[in-house]
Amino acid sequence: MLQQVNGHSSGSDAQGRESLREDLQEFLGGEVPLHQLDDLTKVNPVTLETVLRCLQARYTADTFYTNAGCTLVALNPFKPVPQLYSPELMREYHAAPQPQKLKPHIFTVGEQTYRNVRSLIEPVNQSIVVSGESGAGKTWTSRCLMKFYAVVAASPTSWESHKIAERIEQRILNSNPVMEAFGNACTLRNNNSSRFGKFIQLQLNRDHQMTGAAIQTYLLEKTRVACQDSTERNFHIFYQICKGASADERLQWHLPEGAAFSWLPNPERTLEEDCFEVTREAMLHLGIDAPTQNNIFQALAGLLHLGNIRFADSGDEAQPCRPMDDGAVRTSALLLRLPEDPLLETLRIRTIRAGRQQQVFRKPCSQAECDTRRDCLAKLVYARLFDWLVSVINSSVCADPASWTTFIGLLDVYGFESFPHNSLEQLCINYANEKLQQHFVAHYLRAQQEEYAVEGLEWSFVNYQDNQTCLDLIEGSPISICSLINEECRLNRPSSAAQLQTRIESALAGSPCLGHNKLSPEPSFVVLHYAGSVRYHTVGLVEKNKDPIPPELTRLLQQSQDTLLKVLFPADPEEKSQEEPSGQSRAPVLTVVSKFKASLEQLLQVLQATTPHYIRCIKPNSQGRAQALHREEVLNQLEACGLVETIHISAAGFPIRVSHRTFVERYASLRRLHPRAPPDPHSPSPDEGHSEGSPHAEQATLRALLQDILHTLPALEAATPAAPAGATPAPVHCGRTKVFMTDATLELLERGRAQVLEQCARCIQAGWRRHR
Ligand code: AOV
Ligand code: MG
Repeated sequence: MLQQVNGHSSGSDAQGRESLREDLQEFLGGEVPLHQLDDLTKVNPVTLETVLRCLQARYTADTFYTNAGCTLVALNPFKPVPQLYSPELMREYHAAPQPQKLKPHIFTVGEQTYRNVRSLIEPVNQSIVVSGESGAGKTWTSRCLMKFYAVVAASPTSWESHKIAERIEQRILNSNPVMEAFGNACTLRNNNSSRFGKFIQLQLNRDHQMTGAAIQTYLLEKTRVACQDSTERNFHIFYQICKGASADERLQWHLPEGAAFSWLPNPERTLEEDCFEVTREAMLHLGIDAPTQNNIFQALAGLLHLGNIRFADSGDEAQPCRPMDDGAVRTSALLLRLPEDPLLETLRIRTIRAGRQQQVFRKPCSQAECDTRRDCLAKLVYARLFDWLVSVINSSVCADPASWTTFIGLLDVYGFESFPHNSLEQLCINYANEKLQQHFVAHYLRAQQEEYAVEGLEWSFVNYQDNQTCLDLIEGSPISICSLINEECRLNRPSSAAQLQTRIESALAGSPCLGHNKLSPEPSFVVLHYAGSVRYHTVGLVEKNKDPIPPELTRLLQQSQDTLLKVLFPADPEEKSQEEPSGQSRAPVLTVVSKFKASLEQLLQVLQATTPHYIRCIKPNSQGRAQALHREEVLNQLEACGLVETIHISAAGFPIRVSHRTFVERYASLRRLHPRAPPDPHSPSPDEGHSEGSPHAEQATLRALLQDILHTLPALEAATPAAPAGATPAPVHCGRTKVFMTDATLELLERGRAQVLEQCARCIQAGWRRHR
C-alpha cells in the first residue's frame, strides 16, 4: 500500500472518500483550504493573485501539480521526490477508473492521452507539449512521461522480464541519457539545460503497446563546442570523458588527470550529469558497441586538443600564422586521425579560385580567421556526430512502419531564455517558444471560442493575449528580423553590427514588440517576447546565420583515417571543385534561420494533426532552491503563459467534441441499458415531413437518436458508485453539428458502453451454452 505522498492517499478507497469529501464540501458551499484546491478553475475569483496564492499554498504543502482546466501546472520541486514517480503510482493512475479524480499529476495527463489513443471516438494521434522557461522542468517531465509509458504501455510480459535491456521500452528510455550527455549543458539558468529541441513519437501498435519511437531534433547549439561563457560549461559528454575515463583510456585519448582544456570551462564543478558510466551503459543498450564508443570518445578528445591550438600572428601578411603549441596540433591530428600538415595548412591557409581560368590562390589567414576555422572544424565534427547519434538511436528504437498505428508525441524544446548576452541561438530558442505559445493560443483559446460560436453554444468571450504581433516582428513578411538578417547574408556585403541594429530599428519601428533600445555599449535590439523582453546583440549575428563552412575543412575531414569520421564525412562521389570563389565567401543557399523556420513549421504541422495536451512547467525561483517560491518570478511566468485566460475559458469549456454521427454510432447501444419509453406510434416522428433517405430526414433521425442517448446520462450517472448525492449532471452540450462534453462525461459514456458490451458478450455465451 502506498503511503501518503504529496497528498496522494493510499489506495483507491481513500481516494474515493477524499474526492467525495471534496465534492460534498463544494456542494455544501464549504471553504476548501487553498492548498487542497486541485483545480485552479475552482479558485474564486480567478485572478493572477488568487491563482498565485493557491499555487504558493500547494508548493508549501509539497504539492507540485495543479490542474488549470485544460492544462496542468507543474511547479519544479527542485528536490528529489522519488515517491512521486514510482512505478506503483504510475500503475495506480493507469488502473484508476477516473484518473482525473486522483490528485493532479503528469501521470493524469499521460493516462488521459493514452486513453484518448485507445478509446477516443475518432482515434487521432496525441501530443503532449511541455513548456516553460529554461530550468522549469520540461526535460524532467518528458523523461518521467516516457517512463510512465514504458510501464503502462509495455507489452504484458515486460514487467516481469529479466531481459529488460533488450526491451524496446528500455531502449527508448536509454535514448535520454545519451542525448542529454551530447546535447545538454550547464548554463546560467539550468545545470542540465537542453541545447537542442526534441520531439519524440512513441509508436503504439493496435494493442496500444509501445513498439518503438522516432526522435526528431531541432537546431543543436553547436557553437557551444568551441565557445562557452565563462560561467557556463561545454556539453556534458566532454566532462564525462575527462572525469570518467579509465587509466588506459586516459593514455589512449591523451587526457591525463588534471589536463587543462580551453574549451572545458569550470571542470571543477561536479554535476550529477557527469556520470560517464550511465552514458556508456545506455549507448551499449542502444547497440553502440564498445569499439564504436571508443571511437566517438577519442574523436571528442581530439576536439578538446584542437581547442588548445592557439595561433600567433607572423607579422607578415604573406606568411601564415604560427601555432603556439605544436603538441596540441599533433595530438588533435593523432586523435582525429588526420594528417598533421594538412590540418595545420587548412587552419591557416585559405584556397581561393579566381579569374577566368579559375586559378587557385592560397591566402594566409589572419589570426582571427585561423581561430574561426579551428572553431568551425570542431562545430562541423560535433554537429555531424550529434546527427549521426540521433540516426543511430532512431534505427535502434524506431518500429517497422507496419507495426504501429498511432503515436503519442512528446515535445521538449529549449525553454525561453534571456542572458546578459543573447545571440542567434537565443533568438531561435525564443522564436520557437513564441511559436508554441501561438499554437496553444490558437488551439485552446481562439479555436475553442470560435467553435462555440459556430456551433451556437452560449458563451461569454474571454480576452486573451495573442502573440501574433511578436511573431510578425520575428518572422513576418515582407520585413521582419529574420528577413533582415537573411538579407544581410544574401547580399553578402560587409556590414557592421551597428548597421544591422539601425536597419532593424528603422525598418521595424512600427512594431509594438520592438522594445525601446536604451543606450547600450554594444549594438543590439530588444524584442518584447510574450515571456519577457530580451536584448539581442548584433555582433556576429549575420555570420552565425550564414554558418559558412569552408570547403577545405570538409575535404580535410574526408581524409581522416578514422572509421567514425569516414562515416561522418564520406568522400564526395564527384570530386567537385570546392575552393571558395574569389572575394567573399559564397552566399549560402539556406541560412540557419531559414532552416530553423522550416523545421518549426513542419513540427507545428505535426502538432496540429494531433490532439494536444499541455503541461506548463513553472520555475519557483531562479536559484534552483527547494521550498522557495518567489512571487514576482512566478507571477511573470503565469502572466506570460496566459494562465488566467486559460482557466477562464477552460472553466466553462468542453474539451471533447465529436460529430453527431460518430457519437450516435459509438453510443447507440447505451439505449439498451436505460431505454426510454417507446415513442407513441401516433405521434409525429422527428423525421416526418421529409422523404426517406433525404439529408434532412437523416439529420432528424440522427438528432432523435442523439437525444435518446443523452437521456441515458442521468441514469448512467446515478449508477456510478462514486457519484455523490446531488452532484451536478454530467456536462454535455449539443451543438449544430457536434456534441460537446467534458472528460468526465466521456468517461461516463465509455463506462456505460463497456457495460453494454459486457452484457452482450454474456448473452452470446449463454446462447452458445443453450445451443450446445
Ligand atoms: P528544462 O528542461 O525546463 O530547462 P529541466 O527539466 O532540465 O528544465 O529541470 C531543471 C532541473 O530542475 C533538473 O535538472 C532537476 O534538478 C530539477 N527538476 C525539475 N523537475 C523536477 C522534479 N519533478 N523533481 C525534482 N527535480 C526536478 V531548458 O532544457 O534549460 O529549457 O533549456
Ligand atoms: Mg530541457
